Amino acid sequence: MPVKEVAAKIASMEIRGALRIAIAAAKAMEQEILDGASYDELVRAGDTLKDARPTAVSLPNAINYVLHIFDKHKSDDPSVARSLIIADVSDFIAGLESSLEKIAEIGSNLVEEGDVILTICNSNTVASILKRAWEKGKRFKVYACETRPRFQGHITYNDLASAGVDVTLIVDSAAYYTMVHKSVTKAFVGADTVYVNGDVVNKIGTSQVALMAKHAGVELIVCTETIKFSPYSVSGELVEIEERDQKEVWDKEAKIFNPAFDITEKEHINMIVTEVGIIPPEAAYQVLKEKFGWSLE
Ligand code: RI2
Repeated sequence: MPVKEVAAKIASMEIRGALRIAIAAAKAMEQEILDGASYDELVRAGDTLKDARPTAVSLPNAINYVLHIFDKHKSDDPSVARSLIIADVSDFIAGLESSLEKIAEIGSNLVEEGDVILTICNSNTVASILKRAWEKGKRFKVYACETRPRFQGHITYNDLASAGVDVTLIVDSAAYYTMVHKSVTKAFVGADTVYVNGDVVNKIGTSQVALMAKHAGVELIVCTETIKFSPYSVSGELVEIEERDQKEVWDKEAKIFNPAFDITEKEHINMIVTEVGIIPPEAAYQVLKEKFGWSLE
């Protein structure tokens, strides 16, 4: 798919979810390379993709890594450089895809028989973990917040229900009541960006869920591939919190504030599940050093 089309689909949220966005962008960059793009053309393609949505750091991370691969091979013999680049980019994309599989396996070990789990929005990572736990024969209940204004909770509901998982949809404002009255044991949430200090940016409403979870004694588990860790936060650069069209909230002339994400402080996070293992939020810097050392030097 051409870069402009992928960027438009990311902006309209036809392609959404932080990992899917990263994979789609990396594939669009790969196609540019296959079509013979120069480094400068690739930078421009990357900029178009990065401009599509501002908050999930997985998007610039994926693009910058493809550019890094291209740059790394610039001193190679030109007759082989392009095929080496293509091989490395395709390995990178395969790595992104397999990180979901690894995290599903690791995260599923955290689900216990009889758990009552609350989730928000649609995180493919969270859904993969829950489906894997169910496949392993664990039996538990899930409450999915509908997640206004875009109702990604419906996607979660359909995905889990079609895998046979015992899932119930709730309105967002029922989250605390559900935690208390349905004896929720764990909250599993995704991530769009993880900062070096362990704070997590995720769908609007996540920080409310985290505060309620803390109050109700419910564990908050963030599920995220390491591509969503922000190397830019090491030098203090934070992501822009996307504000989307007010028509998503109410199709009427009115004063409306529609932020799409919020920030959950590390103090409210019990653990972060990644494809390289389960870490406390305080270990985010270690992950960043190992994964993004090339960009931190
Ligand atoms: P996965 C989504 O954002 C949600 O905030 C979700 O938790 C996060 O991306 C991670 O998604 P949006 O694209 O990578 O719905 O786990 O705005 O699928």
